[in-house]
Amino acid sequence: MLHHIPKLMIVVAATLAFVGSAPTAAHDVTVGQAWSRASPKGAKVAAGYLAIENHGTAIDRLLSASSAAAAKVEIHRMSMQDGIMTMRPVEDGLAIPADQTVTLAPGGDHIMFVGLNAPFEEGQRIPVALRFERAGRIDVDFEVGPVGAKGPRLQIASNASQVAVAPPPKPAPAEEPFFTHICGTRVMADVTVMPGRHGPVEIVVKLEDGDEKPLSVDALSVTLSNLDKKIASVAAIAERLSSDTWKVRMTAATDGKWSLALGIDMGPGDRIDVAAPILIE
Ligand SMILES: [Cu+2]
Repeated sequence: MLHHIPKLMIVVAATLAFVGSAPTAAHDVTVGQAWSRASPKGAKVAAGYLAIENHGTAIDRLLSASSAAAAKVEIHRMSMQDGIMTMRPVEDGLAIPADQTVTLAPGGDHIMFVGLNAPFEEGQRIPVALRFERAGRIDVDFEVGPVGAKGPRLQIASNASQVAVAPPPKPAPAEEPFFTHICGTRVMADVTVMPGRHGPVEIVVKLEDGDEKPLSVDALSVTLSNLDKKIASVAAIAERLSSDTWKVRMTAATDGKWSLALGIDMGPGDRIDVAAPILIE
């Protein structure tokens, strides 16, 4: 007799969860196949992918996302600008056209977990709250596959009892470095600018391949260009710290919005350029 009680509790909890987040148009949008990868040692970011289906008659937009597992969750858009693969957070949301399924997959737009509270481990489920313009909030668990996974595993139906919630983020130190993640189709770069203030800065770049595994390249150059003020771009060749990590000292002459571009020599005749905006105080 006792073994019936937990079941009943789950049903009640599920009903409450639905009532608590029930937006009128939620049934028009369904999300599935949400997955991520186990993070390599020391990684501060992880990408997430999913399929979003809009079976309504009006366009919807994925506006933002959040998770207890990371300091912030961004929606990253990738596009080509002047031959440079550019990654930037979406500002007006990711459009999900009526009667269509938008699939976020490696090499394209993706969800970015920035500032992981703990590394993602295979088998974990990462709870994420997605916010849509029309459908409102939709909760989904991202299933963590192995390092270098290329797609979602088979979805296993389960209740939410095994969700791993990481501790809340630590307060920021006073002299905070600026951190960003640049995503290209063949490379991803974790970029730390220390300090995140104008003047002399040290930039450390850690490279991963398209499957988020450590990437060793022949050479790396860094170019800083100011987007607000008329300041000549500065470029420098980075020095190798380890097989996948590079360091360079440069000067960001003023505060504001800069573009940080990486020229990555993958091998003879194979160069990749990626760029992303950075904010210097
Ligand atoms: Cu990204």
